Amino acid sequence: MSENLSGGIAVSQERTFVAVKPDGVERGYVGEIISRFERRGLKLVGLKQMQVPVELAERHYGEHKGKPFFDGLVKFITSGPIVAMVWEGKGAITLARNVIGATNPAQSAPGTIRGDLAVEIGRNMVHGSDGPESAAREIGLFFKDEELIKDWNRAVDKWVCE
Ligand code: IDP
Ligand code: MG
Repeated sequence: MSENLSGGIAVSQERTFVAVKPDGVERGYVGEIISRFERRGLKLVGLKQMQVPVELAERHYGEHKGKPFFDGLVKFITSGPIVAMVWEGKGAITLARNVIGATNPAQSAPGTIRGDLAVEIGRNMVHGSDGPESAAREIGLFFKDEELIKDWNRAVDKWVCE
């Protein structure tokens, strides 16, 4: 993680793991979903399309092991390609969760990805890390260090954050 200095106060930059799930890829919403994070001002520092092996899916969703939807979730996330991403920015973890919307699309606010594009909890289009520990864990599961962009300062960043 890098740090920016703003008015003498260190502003911590966060990284979060986001993935377009197989339903989003199949429905042709990869570009639309990426553009929502871009428009919000986040910086894309890792990106790849991949087929998730079952073992990786089970580790990624390990916290849900034993729940009734676990087997179906693993089957779904391994059923077709996903687009895995790492987004960076001030407060990126919460910001990305807000862009994505509530887990159940029936309750997701309009204007969020799930609130605009999805109908059911088992087809909710996108994943986003829910906190700093899960972000670090998930980024480590899906990306090698050398696959991520380091120390990239965009000229536009000063127009996004003070
Ligand atoms: P999140 O994706 O918003 O973080 P989690 O509670 O971590 O939500 O659940 C992970 C994923 O598992 C959800 O995005 C959804 O696809 C699936 N899921 C969660 N709860 C249910 C359920 O009750 N039925 C079916 N699928 C579920
Ligand atoms: Mg979650």
